[in-house]
This record gives sequence, C-alpha cells and structure tokens, in this order.
Amino acid sequence: MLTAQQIETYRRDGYLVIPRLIEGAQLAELRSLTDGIVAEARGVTVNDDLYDLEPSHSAALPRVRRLKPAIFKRYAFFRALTRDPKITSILTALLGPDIRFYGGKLNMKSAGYGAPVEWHQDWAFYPHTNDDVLATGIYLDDCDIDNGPLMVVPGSHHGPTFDHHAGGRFCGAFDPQASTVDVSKAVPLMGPAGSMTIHHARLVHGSALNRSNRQRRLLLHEYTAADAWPLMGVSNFDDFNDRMVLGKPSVEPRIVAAPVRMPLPAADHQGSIYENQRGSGHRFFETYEERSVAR
Ligand SMILES: O=C(O)CCC(=O)C(=O)O
Repeated sequence: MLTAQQIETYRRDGYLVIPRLIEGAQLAELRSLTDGIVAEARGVTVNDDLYDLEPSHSAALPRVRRLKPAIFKRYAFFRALTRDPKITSILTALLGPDIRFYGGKLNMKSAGYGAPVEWHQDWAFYPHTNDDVLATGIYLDDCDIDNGPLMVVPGSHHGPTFDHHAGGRFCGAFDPQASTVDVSKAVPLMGPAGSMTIHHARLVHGSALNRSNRQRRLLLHEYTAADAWPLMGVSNFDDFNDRMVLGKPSVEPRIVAAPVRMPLPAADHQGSIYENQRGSGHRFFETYEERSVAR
C-alpha cells in the first residue's frame, strides 16, 4: 500500500519508485525465465511477435532489445505477474478499484550496447478517454546511473502532449528542442533489482544507451482505470474484458479533458517503440552505432 505522501508525490511529480517490491524466488524465476527466452533468440533472424532485435544482432552474437507483448500470452509466469496483488494493491491508490492491463513488454538494455529510448510520452501512443493511465517498470537488475536508468521529467504530466510525428507520420518520439519541456531537469529512477517504478502516461521520459558492463532489464506493464477507454478503439471486446486485473469492467467510459494527439497516420516502422523511433528525424541520445563510429 502507498502512504498519503507517496500518493501526493505521484500526483505532483508523476512518478514513484518502490524499492525491492519483487524479491527472493519470484525475482530469481523472473530473471532465469528471461535468460532462457533470450537464449532462444539465437535461432531468430528477424523481428517477430516476441523478439525485437538490436540492429547488430546475428545468430552468432544474439542481441535482443525487447521481449514484446507475446511474453504475456506465451508464459504463465509473466501473465500472473501482471495481476500480482503486490502490484495491484499499490495501483488501487492511484487508479481506483477497477483496473485493466493495457499491455507490456520487457526492455533489455544489454551491457555495453543496450539501445536508448528517445524522449516520449506513452499517452501519445495510446490516448484514452481519461488519463488515469500509468506504467509500472520492474527492474530485473540493479539499476544505477551507468546502466541506462529510466529518466523522467517531474511534473511534465501536467503539461501538453508533444508532437510525436516526423515527416507527417507518427514516430514515437518528440523533439525536446522544439518543445516547452526542459529535459535537463530529468531525474533517473534507480534501485536494486526487484524495485518497481511507476510513471504517469503523460510524463515525459526516455533513457540513454547502456555504456556499462552490466545489463539493465525493465519489465513494463501498462495499466488503466477500467473506465479509461482507448481512443483508438477496442478491436476485441472479450480480450478487453479478459485484461481486467482487479474489480469490474464497465461500458461507461469516463471522459475527462486531457490534451491528446492521435498516433496517426501510423509509424513507418511498426513493431515496437525502437522501430517507431527510427522514423524520428531528431535523435537526442547517442546510439551504439554512432558510438562505435566515434571511437
Ligand atoms: O526501457 C526504457 O528505459 C524506457 C522504455 C519506455 O519508455 C518504453 O518502452 O515506452
């Protein structure tokens, strides 16, 4: 459960870190299952519904950038974790008693080359009828300033939704120089393995290349209040209701004014945020490829 002060901090700043939420055997299983799934990427040559591969991936040198939403369909452990009471009991204080899992992924950020994620707001990807929408992130590894922590700009969830388009298409990132947000004010969210971050869907965030010799894996879950309905529509009503993790669904969306931009026309490069952001003309964070050339 959260204290009144943590709830106030979340409302004001748009984020929280809960140290060591996942521990012991559960953390060990999360890590070993992930290691096993990544090892199987050796046989994979192109991105599919499970693997998002680094540009430098090869069969000889497997490099996975992200495990995509298929992990929740294929692995009971990952599915169960989305509704673990340790997580959902915290979320009720922020989203109310009726909560839906929207989606998720596991970003790998491998030692030495794990890709950056450009500044963005999740809200630009999935606007809803109200902004009781957030993401949690569970660190599988100890995370400090050197291995690419999630960086957030405190309070930016109270501001505008920035333009995540380039060349007339959605690109999953905005140009901080062309925006009113000061990303130099960003703070890193760090903690020992098993710690959980929480960030509001409208909060500006991103993360740099992993320059350390330690990996930084982050399991992201997106959750909404059950009466926040996606403005892009509900394509499968049974699946929508199956994704309830707490309380009851409703067919009465709650509508609250919040600045939205629709992620349309869709990105040139579909598949994941890393693919989407290939379409962005303005890179803020250095990439592994740029770094290798510079050396
Ligand atoms: O993995 C990270 O550091 C950031 C991830 C993120 O913001 C996203 O995938 O939407």
